Amino acid sequence: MLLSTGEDVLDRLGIRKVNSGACAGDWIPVPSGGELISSNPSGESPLAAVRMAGEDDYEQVAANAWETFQRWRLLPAPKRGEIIRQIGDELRRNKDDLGRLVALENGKILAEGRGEVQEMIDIADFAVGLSRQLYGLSMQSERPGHRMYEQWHPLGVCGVISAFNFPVAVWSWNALIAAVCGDTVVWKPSSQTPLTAIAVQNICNRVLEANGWKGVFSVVIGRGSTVGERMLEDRRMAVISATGSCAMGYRVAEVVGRRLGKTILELGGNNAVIVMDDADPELVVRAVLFGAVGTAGQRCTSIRRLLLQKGIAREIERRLVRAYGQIRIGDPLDPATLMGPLINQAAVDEMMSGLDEIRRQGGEILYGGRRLSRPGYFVEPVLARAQPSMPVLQREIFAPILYLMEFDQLDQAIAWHNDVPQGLGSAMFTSSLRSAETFLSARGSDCGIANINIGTSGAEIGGAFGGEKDTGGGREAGSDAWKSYMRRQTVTVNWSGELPLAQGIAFEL
Ligand code: UN1
Repeated sequence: MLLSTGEDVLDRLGIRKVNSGACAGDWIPVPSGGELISSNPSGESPLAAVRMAGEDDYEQVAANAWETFQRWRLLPAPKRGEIIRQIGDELRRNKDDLGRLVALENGKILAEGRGEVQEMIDIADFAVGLSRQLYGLSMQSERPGHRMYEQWHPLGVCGVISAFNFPVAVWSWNALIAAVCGDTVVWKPSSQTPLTAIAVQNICNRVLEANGWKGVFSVVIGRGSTVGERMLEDRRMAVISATGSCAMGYRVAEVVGRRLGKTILELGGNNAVIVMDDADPELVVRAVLFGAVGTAGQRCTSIRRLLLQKGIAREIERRLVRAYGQIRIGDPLDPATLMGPLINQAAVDEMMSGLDEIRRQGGEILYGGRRLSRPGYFVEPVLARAQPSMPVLQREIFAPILYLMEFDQLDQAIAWHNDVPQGLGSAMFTSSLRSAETFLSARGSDCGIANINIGTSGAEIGGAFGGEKDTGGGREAGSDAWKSYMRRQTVTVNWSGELPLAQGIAFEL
């Protein structure tokens, strides 16, 4: 059943049995980087094959993106926005198919697959508006007859490296904003999810070609060790936006930093939620369920640590164990399913060795942790009682494991909350204004995202998305994140006919 549904969708999205993995305006017919098979993590047959890009194909893609940039940067921003508007429309037309392909190739449930495409549509709308609002400030000059202001120019080619867990949305946060800013974009998607990238490229190609702008968006599917490294070293890539593990981010920062290129890093999270005694338990359980079990715990925003105040801890624990027992695990395309498979065997192994570590360090598994005996990478989500001192808590295990801990006082909870290397998302559940504002104050959460009475995952695109510490410091999507894709130019115009110097300096013969 899965396969037949899959084949129709693949066909409509322009995916063949064997696909080119490199597009430089046009798809390169036979890229040289060897074959990659994309399989369905739900355990059905392989979906399709991709011929990966080799270094020569990368060169062709990068050269084309650079050449296209020379012209694209001169097109007025609102006209660039009009093309992004059309891409948004095309995404609307393909929302169901693309959402289904995301579910097929990544294993997230259909509702989340569609949600991801909706996120692309939302950012397209945002980018269209932004294309008329790339504002600079004007300043008061200290010199008479002088005008000072700043303006924003396109930066160059933007390299986007994306992860398997949000195979299409994260590209769009970067690419659609970068494009209205006047940059061209080269995308290196995860090798776990090449088909969704090819489908998105096909959607973009239709719009770009109709407008005479082939090559604004391009894609290279290839190995990190070859294509990825070339991209990091490539000076034409003025900014590299990378999403993935902290280890990957350190490498990106090092190589791009060596050439003083810009980076936008969105790396691991280790997100905690603090639940105060005065919280609404119903709200907590619903939010935690979505945040910890959604996308099978494979979001960088997933809830990993739950800090419960003593008076409410038992009740939340009881309710969660009951709720976890009712989670339907299975075929992501079945509307009744709440949790699909993990992405691959390595993810299952990482989860299982994480569970061993939790037990060894004195944690107690309250629920779950078995692998389901059926094809595919299906596991039960886990609730584990933990102590804040357990070393395993310092690390992001990319799987549905939720640690429960008990605390007395808010200050203690905030200290535990911040005592991890990562700093992406955070939340508190409370009905107390004082607790909420303490959490949001400078002595509260140290994360890039802080929420009250909602979970850590499922952010809207309108805000700037990203985090501090080992999460990498980058910001993508809404607010003024667009500034990372442009260069700022400070301008002083002297219309006075005199030459007064700043700081009152006299310098005359
Ligand atoms: C990610 O997991 O890399 O806030 C991104 C969220 C989504 C994006 C997650 N909008 O959960």
